[in-house]
Amino acid sequence: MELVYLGLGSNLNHPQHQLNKALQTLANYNGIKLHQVSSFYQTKPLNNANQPDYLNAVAELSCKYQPLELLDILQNIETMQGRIRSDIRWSSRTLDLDLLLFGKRIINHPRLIIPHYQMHLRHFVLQPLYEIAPNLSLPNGQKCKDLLAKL
Ligand code: ROI
Repeated sequence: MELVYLGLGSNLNHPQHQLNKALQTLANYNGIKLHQVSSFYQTKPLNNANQPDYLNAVAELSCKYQPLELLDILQNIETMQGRIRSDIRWSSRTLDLDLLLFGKRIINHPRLIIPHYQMHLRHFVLQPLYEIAPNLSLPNGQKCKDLLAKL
């Protein structure tokens, strides 16, 4: 069974409600099994400081879907929760669901890069990931614990 790790983030419209609602949708979704969810972390916005703080978390799941199918499901959940895709890069968002890892797969597709291309640089990803999977490594063998320590 491949374990999938998902990053969740919100900084608009009651972030705690947004994360809980997305997790509930995932937990009830046919063909998805939600195994673990980290604590929710309040974090300072990265890349664009002029916006509200974020609430971030990481979830571990398994599913019967292929990565692009799961991506469609996640983007539908984002849209259902009122996310407007802005042309402004790094803008505030009601809900961000990022596929971080899909087992040990390496994927380079126009719609999906796995491992997530910036996860190794993001404290708000690595900290909650470490909480639920302290021994996890990336497909290239790098330990998430070591990446976190380097930040
Ligand atoms: N900053 C934080 N702290 N958390 C996020 O989830 C997040 N997401 C983003 C950008 C704008 C890069 N900054 C963030 O997309």
